[in-house]
Amino acid sequence: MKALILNSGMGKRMGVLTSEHPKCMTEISETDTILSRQLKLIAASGIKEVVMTTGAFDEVLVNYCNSLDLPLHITFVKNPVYSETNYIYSIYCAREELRDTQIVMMHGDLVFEGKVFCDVLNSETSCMTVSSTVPLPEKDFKAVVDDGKIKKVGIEFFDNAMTAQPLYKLSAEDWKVWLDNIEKFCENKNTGVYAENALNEVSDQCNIRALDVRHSLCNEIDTPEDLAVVSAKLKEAMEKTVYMCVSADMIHSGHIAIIKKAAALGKLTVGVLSDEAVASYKRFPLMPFEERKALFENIAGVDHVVEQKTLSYKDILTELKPDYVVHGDDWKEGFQKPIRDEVTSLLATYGGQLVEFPYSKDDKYKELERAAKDQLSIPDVRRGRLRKLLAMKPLVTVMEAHSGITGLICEKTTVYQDGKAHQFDGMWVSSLCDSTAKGKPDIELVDMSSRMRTIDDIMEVTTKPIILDGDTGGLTEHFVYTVKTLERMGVSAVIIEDKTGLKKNSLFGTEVQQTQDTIENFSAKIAAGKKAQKTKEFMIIARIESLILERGMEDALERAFAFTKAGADGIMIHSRKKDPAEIFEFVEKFRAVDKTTPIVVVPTSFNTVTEEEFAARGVNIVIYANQLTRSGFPAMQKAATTILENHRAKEADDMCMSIKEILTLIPEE
Ligand code: SPV
Ligand code: MG
Repeated sequence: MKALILNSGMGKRMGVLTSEHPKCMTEISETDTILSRQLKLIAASGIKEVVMTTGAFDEVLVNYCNSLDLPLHITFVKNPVYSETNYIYSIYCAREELRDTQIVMMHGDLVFEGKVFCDVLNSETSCMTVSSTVPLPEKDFKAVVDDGKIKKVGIEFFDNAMTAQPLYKLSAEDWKVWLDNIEKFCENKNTGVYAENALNEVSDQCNIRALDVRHSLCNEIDTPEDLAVVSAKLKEAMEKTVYMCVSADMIHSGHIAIIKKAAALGKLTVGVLSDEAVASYKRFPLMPFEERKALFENIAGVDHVVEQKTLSYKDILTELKPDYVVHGDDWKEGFQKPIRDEVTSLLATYGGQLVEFPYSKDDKYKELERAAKDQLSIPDVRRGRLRKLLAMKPLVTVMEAHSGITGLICEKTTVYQDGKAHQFDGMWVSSLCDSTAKGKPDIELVDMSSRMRTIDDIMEVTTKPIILDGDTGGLTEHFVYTVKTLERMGVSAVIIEDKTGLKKNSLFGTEVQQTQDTIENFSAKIAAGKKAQKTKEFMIIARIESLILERGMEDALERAFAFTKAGADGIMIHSRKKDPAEIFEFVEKFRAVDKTTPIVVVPTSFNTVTEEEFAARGVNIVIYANQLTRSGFPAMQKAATTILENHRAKEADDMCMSIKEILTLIPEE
């Protein structure tokens, strides 16, 4: 798309204001002339090519444009007989620069607000600006409009006419029809008329929509009186407020382009999504909120930066009430649609408007996003993320994974509710599920090398932090090596339980022989692990089995305080009772003494308690320890039985995910 600006006119009615330069160089604000404003809006829209016709003071004009130093390539075409011809001839002179392209055309004395220009450019068909609210002028342009289409443009039409301003977007096809007729006019020496006279003869072959700008600023300046009125109106228009929300921690040209467009509409406030909001729907931000905020504060065109705490715009729009909300048009469909619907209805309550720009699907942006994701899976980056999440969120949710595919389910499953996106924050590599996947009992039979193989499979395809169920941690002499290996791999935490000898799964409780380790021994194991640790971020969490083994609350608490003293970075309290009372009692009593050490629970039995309630009581991590295994196993068994019963697979088909769906789980490289 090229922009065509017609600047060959003499501007005689402006008096002294045009005695030394063309009219377009008249100042209309503290920072801009008519022309500099037009060119800045053109550049902000992403248009790169400008064709400008010139006449009087052409040298002054060329020098001025160059001095603006805008990212535009401007081709100047002088109408050598500007004083004897109208702009139809200027266009004719520039015709070779204007062939086979869609154009946006404007008179050089036209001042319009950013939103008007944005609507013109966003118009799907050709269009010309008209106003249904401005009374028909005696001597200026009017357009005859029929069924929303421009039929004639000129000063002589009063019937079925609307006030019109010479700002057009023209498709390559419509422009060709008009330009061909301009050529005919000029070759027949018909050069004293408006270019629109040539359009009026061929408008039936064109599809030019009348774009109603209503009260918005879109005015030509012909006289000093016009200048005063338009300058005042412009000042008002520039006070309009614009809001756009960003999550990005990686700023690319796509973001800059949309910021420029948004800033062209008025004073721009950027809402930077909080770390928690970003992590909930996209991926953990590479840069924390404060740094992302600072980044946006330093981008030209951004007036303010605020924090947007949820994906929903409700709170921020209620507070700021911006005139415009800017967004890419990608949210018209898909998971963001409910958020968009909410924004539209909020804007309607106070007369704000939504401005959408085509979403940039450039492959290079996808590549950048992929690179960012890769960053998150690097051990050094992944390891510390559990601690960051704990600092950021009242409650961290963790789901069991025992293979690459279950890891991907933890990584990708997202539920959108009430303008929020919900995902699991991390993964639990359960000893029960890892053993079960291998068809083995949960008795530390699957050795550490094999457990690490599972972790590696999960790590290869995911980015979220991992907590390893480390069983008893084994011998202290072995545990210190395990800690270092896990750190190197990028695991965030290991949870070890205070049992000794042949470990059995806790959910057996006292039905099987299980021996609890002494406080001294287990404290020494924790202390040795902490001493062996090489990084600051890795966490060793002590799991207390006193309630499972019915040793009482006092024992559980005594151990919790002792293990914390020995260096444990968190306490996991386990119970196999349906009633959460003993867990709640433990949390309350522990929190009465220790306000900060993270508390972990595994609500397999006491599964009626919601995350909100756990958080309110002071729990920090909830681990869903086995639900993927327990749901997958019966589903597989049922499919296998159904095939055996029917001697074919058809009947099992409805129980199975489509191949297409399963393929979408697997990321492409
Ligand atoms: C596991 O998931 O392996 C656990 C938790 O250790 S539990 O099965 O509840 O003991
Ligand atoms: Mg276990």
